[in-house]
Order: sequence, then structure tokens, then C-alpha cells
Amino acid sequence: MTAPFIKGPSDPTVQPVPVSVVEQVDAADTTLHNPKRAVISLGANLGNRLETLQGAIDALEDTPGVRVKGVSPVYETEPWGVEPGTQPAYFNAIVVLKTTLPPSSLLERAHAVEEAFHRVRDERWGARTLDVDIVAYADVVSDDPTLTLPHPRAHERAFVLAPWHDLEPEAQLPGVGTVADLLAGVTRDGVTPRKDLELQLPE
Ligand code: A4P
Ligand code: MG
Repeated sequence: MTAPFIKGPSDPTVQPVPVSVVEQVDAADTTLHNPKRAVISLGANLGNRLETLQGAIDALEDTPGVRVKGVSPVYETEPWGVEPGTQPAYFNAIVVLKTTLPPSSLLERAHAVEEAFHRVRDERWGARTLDVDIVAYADVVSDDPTLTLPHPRAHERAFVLAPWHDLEPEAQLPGVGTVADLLAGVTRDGVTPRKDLELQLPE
């Protein structure tokens, strides 16, 4: 008489799940339970800049695990880091969101939103239809080059600090200082509020 066929842990027909698959599943499941605050900088200097910024805000809101909480005024800004007159002016704005995504997933999403607006990454600081940077994520401080937090150049850029200060006058750049103090220490030359324009908070 043969033994009953019982599927148990020692059953040779049950394949162990490869470690790589387990890791992938775990990564897909890394959402946080309590939402964190993140500050995003948007910049556009090609095409219909206002439409692009609004599209980016709407795309962020359409992301599962992301809620847009605040949108700053729009600034028209001279390109930073390039020869004057070689690139069109930017529109810049700041978005504050609450998210259950960990920082790495938020960065992936930021890149996907850039791609959706056909950003071509050719030269550093080159003209672009859309740039989506993570300025800050909760109180996280990290020098990881893939995602440096806070953004390594945010503290010296009026095109980030001015709209952020309008939206959140009490804001702090984690590990650096208050946005108000930082803004007082940089030039606002070439950073002009466009009071005639407005971005909408998604409904
Ligand atoms: N990366 C690291 N940390 C971050 C972060 N906190 N947020 C990595 C977003 N990305 C981060 O970025 C290069 C790499 O940075 C990414 O792969 C990411 O993993 P990128 O967007 O591919 O290239 P980039 O934006 O051309 O370069 P970079 O160095 O990020 O430039 P910035 O600092 O974003 O500056 N002038 C005005 N007036 N307004 C602007 O908005 N923007 C830039 C871009 C230059 N001049 C500007 C403006
Ligand atoms: Mg960038």
C-alpha cells in the first residue's frame, strides 16, 4: 500500500519561492501607514509652461498614495546655472503633499510625471518641459546621490524658497534652517511673481 499523497513542506512538487521574487513583492508592498509630508519643486521652461505645471500637479494628485495639499503662486525665473540669454525663462512653483509612498517610490513617480511631459534628459541643467524635484520629505536627511534630501541646492535657490515661503511662511528645510531665513540670504533678482497667473489645487 502506498502512503497518502499529502502536500506538505517536504513535498518535492512544491517549489520554493525564489528570493528575488520575495524581494520584489516586499518592495511593491512598501507603502507607509501614516502619511508623510513632502515638498516638491516644479520647473518648466519649454512649451506651455503654465499648462505643464498644472498637468504635473494633476498627475501627482492622480497617484495612489499621494494627496496634494497646497500649491504656491507661480514665479517666472531666469535660468539658473547657465549663460544668461541661452535658455528661455522658467515658470517655477512649489507643491506640498501628503503621501504614503516611501521616498524612493515618490522619486520614481516624479520621474514618471516628467516622462509624461516628454522631458528629454540630455544635458544637465538643460532646458526642459518639466523638472520635478523632491525638495524635502518629512525630516529625512540623506546624502544618497540617487535621492539627496533635502534637495542639495534648494537652500540657495530663490525660485524654490520664494514660492515655498508664500505657501508656508513657517516652513523649515530639514537640517538646514527656516525657509524665511534662507530666503533672506539669497538674491531675488530674476525671480518675479506672476500674480496674473494661478495654479489650481486639484478638487
Ligand atoms: N536626485 C538626487 N536628489 C534628488 C532630489 N531631491 N529630487 C537625482 C530629485 N532628483 C534627485 O536629476 C538628476 C538626478 O538627480 C536624478 O537622476 C535623481 O536621481 P535630473 O532631474 O535628471 O537632472 P537635472 O534636473 O538636469 O539635474 P539636477 O542636478 O537635478 O538639476 P536641478 O538641481 O534639478 O536643476 N533655473 C530656474 N530658474 N528654475 C529651475 O527650475 N532647474 C534646474 C535644474 C536648473 N536651473 C533652473 C531650474
Ligand atoms: Mg531635477
